[in-house]
Amino acid sequence: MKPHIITILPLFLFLILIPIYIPIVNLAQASSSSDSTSTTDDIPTIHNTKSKPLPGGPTLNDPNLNLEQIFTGLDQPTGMTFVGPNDILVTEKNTGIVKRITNGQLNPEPVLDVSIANIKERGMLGIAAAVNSNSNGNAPTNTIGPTYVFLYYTESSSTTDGDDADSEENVLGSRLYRYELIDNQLVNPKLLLDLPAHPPPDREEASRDHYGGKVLIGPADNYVYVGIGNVVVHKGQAQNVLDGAPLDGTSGILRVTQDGQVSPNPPLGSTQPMSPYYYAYGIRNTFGMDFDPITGKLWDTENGPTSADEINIVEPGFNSGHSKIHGFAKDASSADIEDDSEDASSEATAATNPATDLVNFGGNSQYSDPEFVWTMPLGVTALKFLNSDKLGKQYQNTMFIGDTNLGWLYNFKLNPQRTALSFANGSPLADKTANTPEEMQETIFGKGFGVITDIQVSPYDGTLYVLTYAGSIYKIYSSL
Ligand SMILES: [Ca+2]
Ligand SMILES: [Ca+2]
Ligand SMILES: [Ca+2]
Repeated sequence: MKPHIITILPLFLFLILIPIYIPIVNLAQASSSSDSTSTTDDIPTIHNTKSKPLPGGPTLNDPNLNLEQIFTGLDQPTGMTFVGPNDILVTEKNTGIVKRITNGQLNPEPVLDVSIANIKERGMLGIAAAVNSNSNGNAPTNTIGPTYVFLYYTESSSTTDGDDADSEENVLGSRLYRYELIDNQLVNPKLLLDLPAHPPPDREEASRDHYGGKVLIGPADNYVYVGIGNVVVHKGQAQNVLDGAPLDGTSGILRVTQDGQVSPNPPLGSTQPMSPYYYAYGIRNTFGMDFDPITGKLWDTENGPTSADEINIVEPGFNSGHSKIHGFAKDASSADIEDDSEDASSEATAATNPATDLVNFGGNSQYSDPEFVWTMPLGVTALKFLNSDKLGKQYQNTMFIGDTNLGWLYNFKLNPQRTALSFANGSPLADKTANTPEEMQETIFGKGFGVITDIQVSPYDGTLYVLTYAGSIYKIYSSL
């Protein structure tokens, strides 16, 4: 959730502030108290940090839809999952706590509290559940064992949360666990994946960023998918460095069975120890992914450096191009090739190269361009398909997306073949590119949320739920 607004500010002012009227307030200091002038309308303050919710709460554009805050007071929540009707588990980034909220009431005891490394983008980051039930709506279902809950977090051996601010030595790893939900507790942890958490040796002083965090269960294969970024900018084959270190568990979407086994036919083959875990690679960082309920194809959001946040279709073996390509690949005939692979000290340059000289694992993988690009990153986060008609037919099977910097909730339509996004005739987004926030107008579903960390659809009632970093869960439903 790194906005990168500071580094793009001069460009931002030139492109946005001057030609288009958008009030920009409080540019000076992220830590300053909110400016009263920013509360006078619903155009969000553009901070050089995470957006804050509007004081009156978020609003929706569609007058036929209602927004209800069903819970608030969570401490920097990152993810949520349903384990029953109106029964939600929520992860808190910095406490390492999983809370249970049933019918809007907080269970007095946490269902889990682990020791967590939590500086910067480390923490308790993602959750998914396979519920033990035969009458479970659309939820991933496990009818054999107890309800499984999958958690992805930066584990610490210390008894004190967050002491990785002082020392790396207690940081154990970026870990995917399976727990069992029994008697209101998460018990019997089983380690499924142990991924890097430490910076590479030459970046020990760098910010602890790009740990990804989304956890998702494949509706067709029941595998557990987890998205992870480059973890303080590792530079190996996972990042398209041709002579780099083998796949190390960074910059990918990885998957295992609910028992921690690998696929028998992994898309990148099995030539390296970590290859069988990878479903996709070349990913700088990701906070959002979901499967299209019609085609079964995986889509993700990805976070660019100074340019190019992305929405992608993620085929098996997908290569998103990082660290050589962010946004659309250049036409090979006209491109000046940039190689930032040697530049381990900085990500200041948004590399965009032709789709050549990428790591391809013996031809098993395929680079593909994004389906959508924001040229000025807004810290795109959650991605969720609404697989019900409960908000009206016009939203059925459309895609919802959240962000960090603006606090907006977006709704995207897909084309009839569901191979691309679809926009109105003459739309400035027909070029698949939001060149300015103003161009996003037709996609804006709601505003004023602050940072959106998760979007879920209840498998039980088919309505939409939004989780905010400020600590609230909202339910969106139709009043018709
Ligand atoms: Ca804790
Ligand atoms: Ca890409
Ligand atoms: Ca455009």
